[in-house]
Amino acid sequence: MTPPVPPVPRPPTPPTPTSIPAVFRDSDIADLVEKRLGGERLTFDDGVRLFTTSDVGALGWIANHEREARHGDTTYYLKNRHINYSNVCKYDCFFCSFYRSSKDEDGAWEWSVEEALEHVRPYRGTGLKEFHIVGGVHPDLPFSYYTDMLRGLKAEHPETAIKAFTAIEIAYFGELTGQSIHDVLVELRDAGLDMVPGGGAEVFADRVRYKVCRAKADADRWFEVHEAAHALGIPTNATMLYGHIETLEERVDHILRLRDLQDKTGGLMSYIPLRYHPDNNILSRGKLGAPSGLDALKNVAIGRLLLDNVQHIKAYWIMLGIKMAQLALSWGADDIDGTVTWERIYHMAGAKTPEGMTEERLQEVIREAGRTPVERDAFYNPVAPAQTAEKVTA
Ligand code: V47
Repeated sequence: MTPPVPPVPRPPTPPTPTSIPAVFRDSDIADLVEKRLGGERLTFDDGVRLFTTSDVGALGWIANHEREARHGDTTYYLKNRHINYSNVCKYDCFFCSFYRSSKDEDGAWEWSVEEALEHVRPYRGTGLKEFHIVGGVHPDLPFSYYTDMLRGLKAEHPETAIKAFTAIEIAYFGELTGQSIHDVLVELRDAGLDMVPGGGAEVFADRVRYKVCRAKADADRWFEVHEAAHALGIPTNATMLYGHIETLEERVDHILRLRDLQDKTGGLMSYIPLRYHPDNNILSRGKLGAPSGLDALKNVAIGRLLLDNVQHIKAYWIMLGIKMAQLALSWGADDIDGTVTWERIYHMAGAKTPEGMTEERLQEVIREAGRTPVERDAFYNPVAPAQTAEKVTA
């Protein structure tokens, strides 16, 4: 049976001023709670204090207050499919379990354009709202491989938005073709690109990048790609890979650099804190564990509070786990991502979540968390019930 049609969410509103609950008046972050209740922007030092507070109750409360003021109970989800077309990559980032240096290595794959199209062909006409395409930075494929894939997907799925290629891949396309980032993006857009995902951001601090991903594009280049996309009207997401060697100050610096970008362009749609998975990659060397559940919730909450100019915070269930993602919906997150189906980046790094969920199960997960599921398209427009197409089973 199809579940009842979700209500259309209220339009976003800024946080409504209310007073701080009595129980938090003696909190070490009471002044920061008051600041956000008054709509005041938090500073770098405030961000660090939020990460170090022992009053996680107050932190969760203010983040949730802000989430509910913007989105009420609404929790967005979408029908999507990931296309991880290849894991062959020029760069060997130390946190990555997905990477293989050549297609002859054990566990490597490389799809032809036709194989990528075949992978999602069964979902034609099923109301898919987004393809999320990410691969390695492939050393040999020509630029036409990527534009052909976009064109092929658009021809077969004209109703599905394409979110493709991290800033790192796009920066590489510039090197590959000798073109500017702007020109690469124009070609990708003309071939069917609608959005750029948030990956490749890791942690922006040079110190961290040097230790975990020194070969690939640096933070300035990541920002150059996102800014150029925004200038062309292509929205993007942003991530932060937390829970490895970064300091709390480096986390706050990362988030505030995103806030500065958003002040400048307004093109970021959502922020996704990514919880480091330690299996099968050399960064952990068997010594680093996964970040704690509390750290995961703090990252969601602090993202919500510092990024006062970004509308959506995503609790990516694939990477957080279903139960943590449910909790995150009361710690600042308003989006849980999608039905997905075949995900490799986190599962090769030890994620224990399923690789996909049916739409019905995703709605149930959201309802179990006391929230109202609202299907969205790639751009966060609620999908009108009449547009909901035939059922998709993951
Ligand atoms: O940039 C790689 C991360 C990212 C590991 O835009 C790891 O909607 C944890 O960007 N443990 C790619 N994380 C995925 C990505 C993404 C995911 C979900 C939604 C969106 C969006 C974007 O995955 C990489 C890197 O930061 N990653 N290895 C690992 N072992």
